[in-house]
Amino acid sequence: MNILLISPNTLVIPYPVYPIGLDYVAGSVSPEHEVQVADLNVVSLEKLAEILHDFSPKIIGLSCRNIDNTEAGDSLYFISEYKQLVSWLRYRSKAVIVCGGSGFTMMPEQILSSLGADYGIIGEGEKFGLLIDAMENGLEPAQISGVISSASSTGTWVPEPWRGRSMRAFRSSASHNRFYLDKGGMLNLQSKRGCSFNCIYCPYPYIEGKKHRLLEPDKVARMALELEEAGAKYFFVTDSAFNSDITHSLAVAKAFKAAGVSIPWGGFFAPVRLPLEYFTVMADSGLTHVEFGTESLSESMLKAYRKPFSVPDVFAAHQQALDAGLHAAHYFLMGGPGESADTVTESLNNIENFKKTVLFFFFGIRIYPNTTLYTIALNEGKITADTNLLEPVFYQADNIDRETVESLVTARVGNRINCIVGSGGSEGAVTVGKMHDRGYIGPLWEYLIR
Ligand code: B12
Ligand code: SF4
Repeated sequence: MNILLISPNTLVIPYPVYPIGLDYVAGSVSPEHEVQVADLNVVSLEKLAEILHDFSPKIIGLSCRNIDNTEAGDSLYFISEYKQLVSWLRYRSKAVIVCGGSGFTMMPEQILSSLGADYGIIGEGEKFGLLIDAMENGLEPAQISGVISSASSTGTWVPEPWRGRSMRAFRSSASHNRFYLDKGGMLNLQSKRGCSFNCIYCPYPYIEGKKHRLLEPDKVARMALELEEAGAKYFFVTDSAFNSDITHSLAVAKAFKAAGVSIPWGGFFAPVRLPLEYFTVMADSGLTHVEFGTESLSESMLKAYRKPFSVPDVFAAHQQALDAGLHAAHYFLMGGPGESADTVTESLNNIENFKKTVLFFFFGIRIYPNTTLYTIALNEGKITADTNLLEPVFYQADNIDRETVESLVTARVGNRINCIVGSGGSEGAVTVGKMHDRGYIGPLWEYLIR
């Protein structure tokens, strides 16, 4: 059977992101089938029409990674584009259309019906192989747990962690690799799935599971080497929080070194209390960029968000990263339950104590189903069970509105080169794009460090 996997994600803010999810979906398909990947960052619609004609796929898998850009002040919404793409595909192909991805998993029924696709896989894409087998054997795929169809309705659904075989089908010869290698040299890598923390607004534990499922450090390192051999100059570890299992993350870093991985890398980290040598080991294995999910420097807001650290922990982790010679950035998420002019000012006062960093500010927290923030917003009457959350809805704090949070922050730090609203917007992406074209590698926010 011919299977076409499409990545429709052409967003270049903050930079283009290699469609790693499709490598796992492709890896779930047994070898008797032929799989082609069309990444719309490199494949034009004209070319896609040719592929549909010549390859004539029986099944098309569509990756829905992003629903929107989660930036309240500069919102981009992608579902309408995916819907147009599905209609376009329907006009040219009789293939069964299956969607999946992290965005899809958060609101599967709404996305399936908005797009007009045939099936959707909630959670991990490894079930795609089972769906193909079912179709080959004339069985109804929607009978597989986690698979929904336009005809079936699931009600509340928690994705079950995939316990079967998982294989990343990374092909160094894939035609779309060149695009990412030319635009910053970045490929990506996963070392585990799941996050065991409980931050109130965060859908990651729902998407990937609350319990960690760890990949063997040696295998992760072998994949890192494969990426390097394929020409990567940098890799990003896509784990929700790389250090949420400290022991495993240290073992992975040591495995990178032992395997001879020699390119720099980055990832998301929680600024929790860490062993003293933690970032030295990381730096020794090639880590260069630490992206801390700090979110606030107000003690009461950290508690309200149920972050697993306090303000002093943030500064301690930051200093440890600097001492190890690393670049450290902090993300802020402002406007959650309990935010007020006082808590914003407390965060801003504490920010003055940072040395050598870049700060990314997100104003307004998007409400996702299956999070504590959803329940809070529901109980506070800010949303109802019928509120459509697919088009982004942001939490509104009682004591301060989003615009006031933003104006307090911009009045204080808006003219600082190291304070960015959102992920930098299209202007930032143009600058990053130009630098990538000149051969600079990685996420490049280190040039803004002050
Ligand atoms: C790492 C990450 C980043 C990194 C990526 C770095 C890199 N070089 O790869 C950075 C920081 C750059 C980033 C940026 C953004 N991100 Co981001 N990111 C993530 C994160 C943590 C992991 C994504 C990942 O790669 N996972 C690993 C792979 C293996 O998993 P996967 O892609 O989900 O694929 C699996 C399944 O989903 C499924 N699957 C995938 N495709 C398909 C297709 C089919 C047919 C099927 C059946 C299944 C399937 O199978 C795969 C294997 O199980 C997720 C949150 C999360 N935990 O999922 C957010 C997430 C994807 N990001 C999100 C967003 C919004 C963004 C930004 C728009 C934010 C911004 N304003 O800058 C940008 C967009 C960038 C872009 N160009 O697309 C949202 C998307 C949801 C939404 N509201 O739209 C998420 C879910 C976080 C959130 N807010 O909830 N991101
Ligand atoms: S540590 Fe990060 S990934 Fe984990 S629940 Fe909190 S915000 Fe989400």
